[in-house]
This record gives sequence, C-alpha cells and structure tokens, in this order.
Amino acid sequence: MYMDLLAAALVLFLSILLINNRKDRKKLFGVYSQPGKWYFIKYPVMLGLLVFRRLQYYIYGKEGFFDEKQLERRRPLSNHPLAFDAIFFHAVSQDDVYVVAGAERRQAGIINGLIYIKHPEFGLLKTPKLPDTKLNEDPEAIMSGKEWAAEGFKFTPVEPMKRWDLSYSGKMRIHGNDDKLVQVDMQAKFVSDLPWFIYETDIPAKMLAHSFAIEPWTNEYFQTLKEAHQSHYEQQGFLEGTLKVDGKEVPLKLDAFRDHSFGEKRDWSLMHRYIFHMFYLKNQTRIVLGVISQPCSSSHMQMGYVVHANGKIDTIDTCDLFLWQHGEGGRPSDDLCFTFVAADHIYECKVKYDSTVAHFVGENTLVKMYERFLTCEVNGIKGKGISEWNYSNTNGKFNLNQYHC
Ligand SMILES: *[C@@H]1O[C@H](CO)[C@@H](O)[C@H](O)[C@H]1NC(C)=O
Ligand SMILES: CC(=O)N[C@H]1CO[C@H](CO)[C@@H](O)[C@@H]1O
Repeated sequence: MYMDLLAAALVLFLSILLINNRKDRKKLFGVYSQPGKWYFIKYPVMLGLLVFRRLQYYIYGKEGFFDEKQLERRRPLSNHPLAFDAIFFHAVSQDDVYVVAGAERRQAGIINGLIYIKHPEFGLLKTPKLPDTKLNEDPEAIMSGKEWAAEGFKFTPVEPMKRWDLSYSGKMRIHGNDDKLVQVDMQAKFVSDLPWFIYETDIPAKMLAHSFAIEPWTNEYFQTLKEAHQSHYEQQGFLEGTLKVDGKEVPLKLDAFRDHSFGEKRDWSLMHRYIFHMFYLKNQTRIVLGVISQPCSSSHMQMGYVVHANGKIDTIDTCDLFLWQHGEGGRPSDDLCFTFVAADHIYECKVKYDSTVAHFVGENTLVKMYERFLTCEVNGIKGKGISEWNYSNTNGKFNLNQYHC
C-alpha cells in the first residue's frame, strides 16, 4: 500500500517535471495564443468554473435570470469615461437591399452613429459625416432618456424583444459620388418573435473555456477578465417600412438582426481585430459568426449560431475560420471559404464580398471598420449578408491604406 502510494507520487512528480520542461508554442504572429503545455488541465478547470457560474441560469432559464424590460432600454452610463450603451441593426433582402444602422452612446452627449442604405434604385447611401461617426446626441433624447437619437436618426425601443422603431430624416451622401446629397426619409420597425441570444450565458461554455485556457494565466489576466465585462445580446427579426429618396418612395421588407451592448467601458484600443458575418439564406436560415481577438482577455475567440426558420437556435461548436489566415496584413480578403459545426452538422460556407465601405470609431482614429455587403452559399443554399471587418488602428500593426472603398 505504502509502496503503491510512493510509486504513484513518483510518477506524478516525473510527469509534472516532464510537462513543465516542454516548451510552450509561440503566439502566432505575436498575437494569437496557442494551447500550451498545461492546456489539458486549464481547459477542464475553466469549463468547471464557467458551468458553476452558469448554474443559476441553467436552473431558472433566461426569463428567470434576465429582466427583458431592463435590458431593452437606454442604460444609464456609469461614471467611467469609456462607459457605453450601443445598439446596432442589420437588414438584408435577397434582391440586394441592405440597411446598416448603429448608435453607440458615450459620455458628454456623444453618439458614434451611422446609417448605410444600399438599394438597387438609389445606390449606396451614407449619413453625411461618414467616414467620421462622431455625432452630437439630440438634447430631447437625453432629456426623455428613451431613445438613441442624433443628427436625423432616432432608434426607439417600443416593446421589449418584440419591436423597435427606426427613423431617419435628413441628407445622405451617395457613395462614390461624394458631392451628391439626397434627401432621405426612412420610417421602419424591427419586429420579431424569434428568441434572443445573450453572449454571457448562451455561448457554449466549451467554446469560452477553450478561448480562456489557451491564454497565459496571471493575476493580471484574471483582473482584466473581470473588468472587460460587457453585456451583449442579439435578436433576429424583420425590418418593415418605407424609404423615400428625393421624393421617390419604395417599401422596405427585409430580414433583419439587431444587437445591444453596454458596460462599464468599451475600450476599442484593447481590440486587435475581429471579423463578423451575418448570413441570411434563401430558405430563411440565418447564421451569425464572430471571430474576435482582444488579446488582453482572449486573443482568439469564435462564437456564433444558426437560427432555423422555425426559430430553433443551434450554437456553433467548432469553426475553422482563423483570423490570422485572413487579412492579418490589414487588407480584407475578397472572398472566403470556411466550415463550422453546429448540432453535429457540418456547414460549408463560401463568401464573396460584393462591395465594401469603411468608417472610423473612437475619436475617429482608434478603429477602422469595413462594412461589407456579400453573397454567400452555405451547403449549396444561396444567400445574402453583411460582414464587418474591424481593425484596431492604435498598435500600428496594420497597413490600413491598402483597401480602397
Ligand atoms: C436551409 O439551408 C441550410 C444550409 O444549407 C440548411 O442547413 C437548413 O437545414 C435548410 N433549412 C431548411 C428548412 O431546409
Ligand atoms: C459586433 C461589433 O462589436 N460590431 C461593432 C463594429 O463597429 C461598430 C462601430 O462602427 C460598432 O458599433 C459595432 O458594435
């Protein structure tokens, strides 16, 4: 008995010695961490911690855990200079109509806001200050505390997880024809009966555990994890309304997506880069996939899900879209192929970017965002979509002047 224990201790000691002497793999391109020698222990530990933290959520469900009314309103900004409260809308139709609209509330009545509308009849329209996104929030909106409004646009939550109203009234610029201004009036509503998806608890714990387990664990690292906390949820739905350009009116009827994020601080300078895809297939299946690199918390994290026509959500479990293989030099790729697995089903995606526009956020120099309108094919089913390629412009790692749009 005694000898057995001694032998076991010896084996354990020698294994630790052996593993500890192994070399960790270098970060790819100096940024992207790879599973290290202790990954096989770090992963289950992290998985355990995450599942434990989520127990309450697993027991009480989404409704028992989150208050929809509280989520679906303008959030008061904390005192932190980088506090934020941001909403975003995407909408797409199979006949090439696209709407992108976003508003990020910041301190001192600043909103980073933008609208792009792409329509076969009118071309690609953009709010006049783009590529600059810094706008002044409407004083009435600050007073009422109900909506996100600045320089012509207004986004208003009407019924939690059911309806938002969007409007824009003002001039817009025609892309590629930069001096031409047109008068645009858009009245639309985002409506939905589809489930919402909240990142903190709906991303599979396995995916998160993997992303955290590949990073070096230091005190500083866990501190950052605690501080970098943001809330983010998304919902699929439909955008319906009318668009009037220089007096000519057309109806809008699009598949749509929206998100809402808020938190103590959003520091765009911590981000390295990310690619985000949103596919709307002809058969009403929708796919969301983000690959994000924020080295202080996770240098490579993948997250996404498939929403079936009946509203059922399958989360993505593995994916072979790696940031460093696409556009790491600062020039977004013209097309892309990758695969992922959700609910044991393999999806093969082909993406072709049809047109791209760019803008800046964060005092206009911190982040360069490419907003891309695309055609896709997933397992043979065609679709349309929108992709965002966001690059941090602070670390000087990218040459961001290579792509003209
Ligand atoms: C729609 O297409 C996707 C991708 O090919 C497929 O996974 C999904 O099952 C299809 N949905 C229906 C209802 O056929
Ligand atoms: C998914 C995501 O974080 N997208 C961000 C890309 O950049 C815009 C700013 O233009 C943000 O508002 C989005 O939230």
